[in-house]
Amino acid sequence: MIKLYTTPSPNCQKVAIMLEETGLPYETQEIALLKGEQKKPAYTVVNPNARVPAIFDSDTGLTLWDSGAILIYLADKTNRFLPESATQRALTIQWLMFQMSGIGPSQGGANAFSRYVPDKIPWVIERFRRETLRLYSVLEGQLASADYLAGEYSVADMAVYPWVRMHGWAGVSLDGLDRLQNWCQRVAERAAVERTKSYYEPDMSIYEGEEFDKSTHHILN
Ligand SMILES: N[C@@H](CCC(=O)N[C@@H](CS)C(=O)NCC(=O)O)C(=O)O
Repeated sequence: MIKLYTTPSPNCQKVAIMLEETGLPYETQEIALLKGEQKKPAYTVVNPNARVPAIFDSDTGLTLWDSGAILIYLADKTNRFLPESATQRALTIQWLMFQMSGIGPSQGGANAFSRYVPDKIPWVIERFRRETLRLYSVLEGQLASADYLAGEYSVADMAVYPWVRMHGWAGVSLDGLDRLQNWCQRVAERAAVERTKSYYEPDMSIYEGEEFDKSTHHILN
């Protein structure tokens, strides 16, 4: 049994998609980020980096955090969604890491600087949005030769989808990125992905215009 420490966020949705795709039995424990639960000792014993997601696998006794590492672990555990051949495996991990080191930090920066900080600095917002869009254009190019990022549907698609679907929250448009839009649709329509939506794809318009109180906003502190 896998225990998933989670919250409605893109990095957590990746792992939920993988668990749904593989059918591994799992239970969840929500970590409420706005209450700062990720920074409380009860959780930092699980993840000293104070971030979600994390998992505990009672079959192996392993506690693991960082979504990319978790996806690779679950792929190896089930022999699914990460090709066996060394070259295909390397290419799949390349696209997974492209999300982890590029799209996540850039789009996360666009979110933080356009939504969460009280003092908005246009140059900074633009810098993160432009970089996110540049990374999206790399995906668009890759999708010219394949339906999925590494050829077959894989952990790379599971990692990128939750971020690309949230492009609007970061203030980035998919206009002109037709292949990326079609790919997003293809992934979104998978039954396993559908099953994650009620929890991981809330209506973000409820947050529109919300002013965050800096003193109690744990993600900023
Ligand atoms: N590299 C980490 C990043 C995890 C991460 O930043 N998670 C966010 C939610 S998507 C979080 O826990 N934020 C809480 C905070 O910043 O205090 C991963 O991919 O698992």
